[in-house]
Amino acid sequence: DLHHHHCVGIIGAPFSKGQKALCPSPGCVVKDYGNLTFEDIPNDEPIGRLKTPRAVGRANELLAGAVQKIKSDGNTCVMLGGDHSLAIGSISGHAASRHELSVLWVDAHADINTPLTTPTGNIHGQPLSYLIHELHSKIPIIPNFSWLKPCVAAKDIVYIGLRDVDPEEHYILKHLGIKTFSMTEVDRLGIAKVMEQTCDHMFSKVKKPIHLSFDIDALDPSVSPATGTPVAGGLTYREGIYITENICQTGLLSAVDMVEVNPKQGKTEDEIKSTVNAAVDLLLGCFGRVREGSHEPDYQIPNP
Ligand code: 5AB
Ligand code: MN
Ligand code: MN
Ligand code: MN
Repeated sequence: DLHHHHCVGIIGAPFSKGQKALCPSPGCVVKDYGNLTFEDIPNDEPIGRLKTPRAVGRANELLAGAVQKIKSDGNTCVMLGGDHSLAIGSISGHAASRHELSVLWVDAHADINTPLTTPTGNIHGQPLSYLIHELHSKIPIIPNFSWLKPCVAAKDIVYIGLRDVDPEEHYILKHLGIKTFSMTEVDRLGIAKVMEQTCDHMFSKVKKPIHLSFDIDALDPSVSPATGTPVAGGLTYREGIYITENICQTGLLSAVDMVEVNPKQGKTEDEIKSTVNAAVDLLLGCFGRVREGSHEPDYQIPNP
């Protein structure tokens, strides 16, 4: 959106060891920073339950550097994943250039397991636990994660779309008093009230830049089936678009992750198309596309 964003910087992060790319053309300048290349790390044995910890740590270190560069160039950052473990690097890199952030986490899942509570060992179910100050003492030392410092306060996080939360995660959310709008709240309040209350919570004191971390599995699997951990009963396409339009209007959107889009999980070409199409439309909503339409300020109806 030309009102709020000078330029958008896109970084591709085709990485899926913590559990893919698209190119919209919105009404703003887009600079493609290319795809990161992730080296293979041999003998990346599990540590406790943690799967491929060294590869995930290294990938996120690279990504954090790339995001920090995009932010220091003055752009709004778009990170195209890849799995949600990449939020570790994306949010760290963002925080490194903007010190205090609000994080809006749109997801069916809470992604706040610690390496000790995880039921699966998949790091895409854990990124927030590594990032939150209040959980620092619960995170063990992990190889290739020594660069990482917690950078988000529990009070600066809002979730929308939750419907598959592990018991340990539920305890953590309550214990830290994190603001959540599960699908039950979306049903009760409607998406417009959810967004009003989300903004009230995020802007209660100072107006911090917003990091939107959008897991495509927040949407209903009928809309976005090509994803690794689909859960029934998700956001409609329209609710998803409403979230992005609303966040765009705040003028505070500073970085976006679009993650868990995985063409390999699509059973048909249509499933892949529908998922990628939804992800593109969500990004366009983030950058000023409005459903009522828009026009150049100096537009004139042509005279015959
Ligand atoms: B996703 C689960 N809670 O920890 C875990 O897709 C699922 O990034 C995590 O939200 C889903 O493995 C991770 C069971
Ligand atoms: Mn997720
Ligand atoms: Mn998810
Ligand atoms: Mn998933």
